[in-house]
Amino acid sequence: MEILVIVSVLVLVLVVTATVFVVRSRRAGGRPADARRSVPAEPAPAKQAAARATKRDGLGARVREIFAQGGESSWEALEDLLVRADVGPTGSADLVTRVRADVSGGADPAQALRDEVTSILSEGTELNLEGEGLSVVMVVGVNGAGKTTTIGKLARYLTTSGRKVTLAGSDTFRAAAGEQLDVWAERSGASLVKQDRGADPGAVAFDGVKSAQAKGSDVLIVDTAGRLHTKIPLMDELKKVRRSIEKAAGAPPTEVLLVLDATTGQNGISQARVFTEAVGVTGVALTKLDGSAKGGIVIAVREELGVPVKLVGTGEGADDLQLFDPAAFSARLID
Ligand SMILES: Nc1nc2c(ncn2[C@@H]2O[C@H](COP(=O)(O)OP(=O)(O)OP(=O)(O)O)[C@@H](O)[C@H]2O)c(=O)[nH]1
Ligand SMILES: [Mg+2]
Repeated sequence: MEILVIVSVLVLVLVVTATVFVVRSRRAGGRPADARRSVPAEPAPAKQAAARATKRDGLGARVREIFAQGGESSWEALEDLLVRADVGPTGSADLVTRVRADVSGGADPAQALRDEVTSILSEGTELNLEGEGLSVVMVVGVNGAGKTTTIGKLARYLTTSGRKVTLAGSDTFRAAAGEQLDVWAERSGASLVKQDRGADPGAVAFDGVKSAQAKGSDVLIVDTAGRLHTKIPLMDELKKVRRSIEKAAGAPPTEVLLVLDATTGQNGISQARVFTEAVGVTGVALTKLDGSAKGGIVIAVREELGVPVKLVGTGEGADDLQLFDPAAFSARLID
């Protein structure tokens, strides 16, 4: 009798388990679990194309893929693509409007984009160092952007082209900043004015101007400290350096170059804004363009702050500096 009860319970358990198994597998096979949720709308073909093209593909390849799909969504996809390339919302919207007009006139979208980027970046790219007497270049930027290296390379470029150059070490904050500038002065044949660590940066700049004038230099380049731009005291210090130059030279600096690291991305625009408001940036030196970064941020800087790119750094060596070539930059960005 007991055995009969145990066998009946076992049979019942087996039947229940088998029933549950059959019902579950039917559900899985007949209708996927996701199908019970609402089906997401298919993304527009152009957006699918943009998403499919990997980041490794150049911007040009991605633009071509978007437009191969055609349709109105191409313009939205192009704008997304530009925003992701650090061109910024204003610059991207403006570029799309311009390219749209070109394409409606029969132009190839990737070529139109290249041409419009070239045209946006073409104005005011020359270094303004040809005036009578001493030209003063004040160099600013966050730490590690490449200020001192760019100064060294610029000094070499200028001395090679026959200019007499003095460097002033107004970065009195960072240990070894003076020594780093020393090495560059020696490499380029420039003179150097510096003081001990902790000295007043404005006083070094003032001495720099006086010394450069006394030596009959054509160009004085002033290095500055680059602690985080969010610290108000740095901006105050830079304003003082600018005032000291103006007091000693009787005129504001000829150029205030902002050194921007191409790998900084969108943060570059806030850096540019803070420095421009504090010391009146007249040009950008875009560094580290030898890496994978394409430097789309300079379009945002140009569009939003009106500051042109003037120099490009392409390595750590003495000759790795180029005068900015808008067409070459644009061809590299949209390859
Ligand atoms: N690959 C590459 N490296 C660069 C370039 N420019 C500068 N660097 C490197 O970036 C690092 C920082 O450069 P610095 O010139 O010392 O930067 P800085 O802005 O003077 O830095 P602080 O004095 O600390 O504010 C160094 O290792 C440089 O060799 C460039 O164009 N390409
Ligand atoms: Mg430095």
